[in-house]
Formats: sequence, C-alpha cells, structure tokens
Amino acid sequence: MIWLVTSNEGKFREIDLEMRKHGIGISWKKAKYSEIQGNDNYEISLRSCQDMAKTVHGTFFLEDTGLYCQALKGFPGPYAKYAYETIGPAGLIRQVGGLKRDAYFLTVVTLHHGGKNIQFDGKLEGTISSDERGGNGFGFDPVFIPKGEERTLAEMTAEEKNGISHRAIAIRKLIGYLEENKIQ
Ligand code: ITT
Repeated sequence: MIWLVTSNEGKFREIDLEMRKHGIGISWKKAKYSEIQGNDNYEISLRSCQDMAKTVHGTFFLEDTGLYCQALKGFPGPYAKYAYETIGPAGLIRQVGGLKRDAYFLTVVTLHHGGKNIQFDGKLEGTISSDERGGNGFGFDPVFIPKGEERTLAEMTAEEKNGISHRAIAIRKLIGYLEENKIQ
C-alpha cells in the first residue's frame, strides 16, 4: 500500500490518473500538514516528509510545488500557496503586468520508504497569460501557458496536462523507481 499525503484534491486526481495508467494503485491520505518553510521546494518537500514520517507508517510520498516568475525575481516560488490564497491568479497577472512573462512550475516529490527519503523532480516552462482562461485543473492553471502552447493549462484535459506537466514528470520518475525496486 502506497499513500499519497496531500490536502489538495487536484494534486491527488492528477497523480492517481498517471499512476493508474501504469497499473499502480495509491491511497489518498487527506492530511493538511503544516508546511515547514524552507528556501526551496526540495527542502520544504523533504522536511515535510520527515515530519509526516513521525505519524504515517509504511510507504508514502508527498510533493511540494512552486511557481517561479522571472519578472518578479522568482516570486511566488515556494510561497505559491500563500500567493494563491492572497493575490490569486488575477493578482499574479497584475504583478507581472507588461514585464517579461516567463515562468516555470517546479514539483518535488519525496518518497518515504524503508526509513529513507528519496526525491524526484519535474519542471514545466511557460509564460503567465494576460487573462484567466479555462475551467480545468486548479490553482494557477488558468494563467499558465506551457512553452509551445497557446492554451493555458486550465484549457487542457487532465490527460493533456499530465502529458507535459511538472507534476507528471516527477511522478513518472517516481513510478520508474517504484517499478525498479518492486515497491507496491
Ligand atoms: P499540499 O497539502 O499537498 O501541500 P498545497 O495546495 O498546499 O497542497 P503546494 O504548497 O505544493 O500544495 O502548492 C502551492 C500552490 O501552488 C497550490 O495551492 C496551487 O495554488 C499552486 N499549484 C500547485 N500545483 C499547481 C499546478 O499543477 N497548477 C496550477 N497551480 C498549482
């Protein structure tokens, strides 16, 4: 049994979809863990995992995702959740304004297995759109246009987003590790 610890249903849906495609079943531990602040998503993901290992037994993983906007010197970066709950997608568009719109998502998965913590990452480059578009996905999806695309992530199906996303890239690395090590 492999647990995914997250309070975010959107994350669970995307990850479950990808893992089922590879024949791996996961169980959702819907827990809100206090996000230990750190300088980057690797540190936050690792420290959150170490903290959860005190109460969750067996094999589990969690992930931390950040959104880095070039024009804002990387803001909101690891504080994406705070930015989402405060200024929101519309506020981010205003902040970026007419500046260079390049941005990227970074997901860092940490797997806890056999007393060890192992990390897998995934990145998606793109730009911040000038208006909010689309009703799929979650978070900043309506304002993020992946490189080489015209649509925002929220205008794509879950399968299309998983084809290219930061999260799905990290999850496919995790799947490779689980398969190699026969972890289920
Ligand atoms: P956890 O319980 O898993 O921590 P969370 O929502 O707090 O859930 P994060 O801190 O990793 O997760 O994510 C920060 C925010 O970044 C999140 O609340 C979303 O608003 C946004 N976000 C994360 N992944 C995203 C994605 O794939 N597309 C759009 N926005 C995303």
